[in-house]
Amino acid sequence: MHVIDSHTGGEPTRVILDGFPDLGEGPLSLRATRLATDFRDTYRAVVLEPRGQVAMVGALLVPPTDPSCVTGVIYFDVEAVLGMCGHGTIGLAATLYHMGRIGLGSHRIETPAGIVTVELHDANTVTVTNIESRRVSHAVTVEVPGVGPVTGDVAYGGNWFFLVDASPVAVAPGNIRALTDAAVATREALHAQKIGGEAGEPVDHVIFYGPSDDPLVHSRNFVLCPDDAYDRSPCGTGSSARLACLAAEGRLGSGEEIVQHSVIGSAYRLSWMPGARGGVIPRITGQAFVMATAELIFDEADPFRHGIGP
Ligand code: PYC
Repeated sequence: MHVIDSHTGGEPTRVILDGFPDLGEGPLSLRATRLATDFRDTYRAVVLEPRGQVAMVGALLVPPTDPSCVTGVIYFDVEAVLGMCGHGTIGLAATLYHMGRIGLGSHRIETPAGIVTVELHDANTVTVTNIESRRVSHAVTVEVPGVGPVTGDVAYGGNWFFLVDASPVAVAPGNIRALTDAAVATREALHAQKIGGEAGEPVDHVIFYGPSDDPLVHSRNFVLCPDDAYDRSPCGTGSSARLACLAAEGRLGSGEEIVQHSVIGSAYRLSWMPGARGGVIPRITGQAFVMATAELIFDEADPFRHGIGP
């Protein structure tokens, strides 16, 4: 397998260029289900240690069904195949540019969640126009063992999020262990109480928000991903869900821009336009840097060829 690694605001993406088993044809959502069910060991081996690293998201390039798209892509982490990934899409655009496969300007990319657009401003700076995002529940309170009552919104931005404005733990780099524990407990409580999307989709990410010291920054967030790692970037699909919530509450108007920081201080610029179905079309601008090109080797004799993990 040939791969290219990048990071977006510190969050790693590993783009798989070739060498992965063929997922067949059909809609990307169907191919994503095949990836999850038939190739779990294979995709996890790409992102698990010792080959991969904590928080790494894989981006498997597949042929798009829509010929206007430069590629199709299916994202995954160690724990789940993802509907969409914002930081991964910024990393993918920088990677395709690095390879000479796309130039500066606008390009369409097909994902299981739908077609997104990337606008490449320079080798590193990318604006993603995401799929329509929506808030589905407001001010839901869940009793979280060991934490207490936690109140948040459920929203969709390509993945399912529970967004908590008043974080139970201060959102600061020194609190990452405590934030992770509280977010895992919150996700477990949401699952136990069957709080999720309209059709019962489970919440796969939890976001806690806290104030930023910088008056130009809207807030600082902590994002728990399905693999229990925290997103080093401010999370593109999570920011999309956040925009849907801010718009629904009248806290951010169409076209207004805010700066969102992650817990480690990496930044996205965010804005939204009205969607056709009552939600928002998010725009996320961030930066990615290519770090490595590599060939992954899966030696039959290697006892850890599938990676270290349960
Ligand atoms: O940026 O959308 C995102 C994302 C999802 C999981 C990790 N990053």
